Amino acid sequence: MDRQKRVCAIHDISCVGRCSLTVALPIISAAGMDCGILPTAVLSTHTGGFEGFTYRDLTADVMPISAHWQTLGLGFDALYSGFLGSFEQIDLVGELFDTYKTSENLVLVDPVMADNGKLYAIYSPEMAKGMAKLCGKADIIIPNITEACFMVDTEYKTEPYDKPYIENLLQKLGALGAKQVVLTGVSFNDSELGAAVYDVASGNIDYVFAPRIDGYFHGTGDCFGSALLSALLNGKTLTQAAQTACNFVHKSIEITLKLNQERRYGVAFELALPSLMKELGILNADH
Ligand code: PXL
Repeated sequence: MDRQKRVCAIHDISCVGRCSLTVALPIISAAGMDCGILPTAVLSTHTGGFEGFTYRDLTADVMPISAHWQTLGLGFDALYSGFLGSFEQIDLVGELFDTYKTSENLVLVDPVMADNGKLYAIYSPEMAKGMAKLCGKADIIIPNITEACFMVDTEYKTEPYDKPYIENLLQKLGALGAKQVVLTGVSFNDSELGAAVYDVASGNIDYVFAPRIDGYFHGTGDCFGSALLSALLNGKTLTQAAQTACNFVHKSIEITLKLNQERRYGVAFELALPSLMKELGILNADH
């Protein structure tokens, strides 16, 4: 086997309530990658459903961690950023990308900051400007529709969507500077939910969907991003990877509902990992 691919996942640690690193690390690891982390903040719980969470911003640790890595000459096959701890941290993560970007590796930015038309607690509208700038340094960005609207100053609309609304957003997102855009939460009917995949250079747009399950499920954006990255690093095209990520999120929600789990703890993605690994050809691999 060639050496395992190395990822640097840059997200917060929410100690309880599966999202960010407690989702990214197990998914990317199950996909066969060596997943390093750079924690951006430590919270006692995530911000959406538990009262009175603690919050420790780790902005001051980002550069010392990176400086140590540089003394060792470390590098990564992919850098994947999500929820960032402070406004200042956005620029620091941009500097990390400048330091570790090569012609071979992949920078994936999920501009985590909002959903359902609203910014998450602790995020301010100025964060959106910073995230838009950070997206310019990425190879691939994966905003949801709310985050897209905040970043490109477009009115947020609720469903039903039409292609002109989605494709206008895609074009504006592409102008931020990334090579490819995956816009999540896209749907044109009641029965399916998925993502739009836009290649900026060619102008090509693909849509991928899975059957819709109604309701709001915490941490599914992080499940989507982690599965997408896992599929890309396993050699899938971006459209295939987005389909794999949709399937994985759908399966995780389906299992969560079947097992009647409490919503604020996030989704039972652990039990969907075997199906992801099968789809990626890992479960049958003979090592
Ligand atoms: O899943 C996104 C996310 C990440 N990190 C924290 C969050 C959220 C969403 O609410 O609160 C701390």
